[in-house]
Amino acid sequence: MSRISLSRFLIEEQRQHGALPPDLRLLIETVARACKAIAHSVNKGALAGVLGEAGTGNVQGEAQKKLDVIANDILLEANEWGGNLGAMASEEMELPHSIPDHMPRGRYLLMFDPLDGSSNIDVNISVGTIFSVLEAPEGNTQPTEQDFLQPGSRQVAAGYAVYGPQNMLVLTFGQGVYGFTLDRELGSWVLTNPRMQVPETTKEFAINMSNMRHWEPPVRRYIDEMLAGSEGPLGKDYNMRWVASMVAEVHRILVRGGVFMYPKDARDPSKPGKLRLMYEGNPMAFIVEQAGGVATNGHQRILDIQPTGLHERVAVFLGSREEVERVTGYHKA
Ligand code: AHM
Ligand code: MG
Repeated sequence: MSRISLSRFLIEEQRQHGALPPDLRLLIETVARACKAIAHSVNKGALAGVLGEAGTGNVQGEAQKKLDVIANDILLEANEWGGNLGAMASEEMELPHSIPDHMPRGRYLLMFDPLDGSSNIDVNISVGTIFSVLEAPEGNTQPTEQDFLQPGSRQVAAGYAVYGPQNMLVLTFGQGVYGFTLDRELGSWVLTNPRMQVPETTKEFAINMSNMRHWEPPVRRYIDEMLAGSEGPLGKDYNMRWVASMVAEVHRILVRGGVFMYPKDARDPSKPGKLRLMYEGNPMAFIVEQAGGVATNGHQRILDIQPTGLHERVAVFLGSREEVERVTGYHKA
């Protein structure tokens, strides 16, 4: 069987379909290389002394793990000198990181959650990296925070890496979703999951049930109906999974279907959800839609939301079409 590496896949996409401009191809290759380095650190764990707390906090008041900081540094360093970026923004940094003056600049804006699911690092459960690429407004060589605040429908590429039993990279640039598995010996991402598709129906849901008492009525109704199983109004028995790593949940949904929810809840009424729109909600919504699934905040398509802040939160319902449309419908009822 001839193996298709990520580099070959991207070059062929650029040549054959013209779907991928050369500078975007190089940017994706750089992010993929950085994810390889992050995978290496995550996989080494205690052997490399990377587990545990960093002793610092991020802009959102969350304690940083050592690997949050390491992954952020790897992504910044790898992408700074490529010449394809105007600026980067991260869950771990309050403000965008400009490309230094002595480096060439490019037209793209890169956003990332360098290590998603950090609560799982120290217990050896899957974590991941999520990224999103936008274009800076034309002619803008000094992009600011404002330039990042574009709806997710304007993303030109998005992806995630999941560091689990296998290290995988899943990508879209608006022409379907492709999955690659890291061959650790060769250090190469190999195409293993071409044209990933989210099944339209499912019997599996993912939500943190411990927050039930804080949910809004439409979410309670939906979960109650699922829990009622085949005797209830939905007429089937459901199964539940909650990994607490969004990357792992989205990956499961891309492979075998499901619905993932992190709704708005009453714990902090000032926040519309826990997950961040720009580097969690948008890239995952782009990927899920490209794989035939649906992603909403309960009221509208996530990709249509006009962002107002780099770190703004969003409620997330994503996955198999039938279920996401059902719970979104309950919000409108
Ligand atoms: P993080 O980016 O700080 O790791 O937080 C995001 C993670 C998601 O991966 C996951 O879905 C969620 O937080 C889990 O939250 P909870 O611990 O409330 O269940
Ligand atoms: Mg995260």
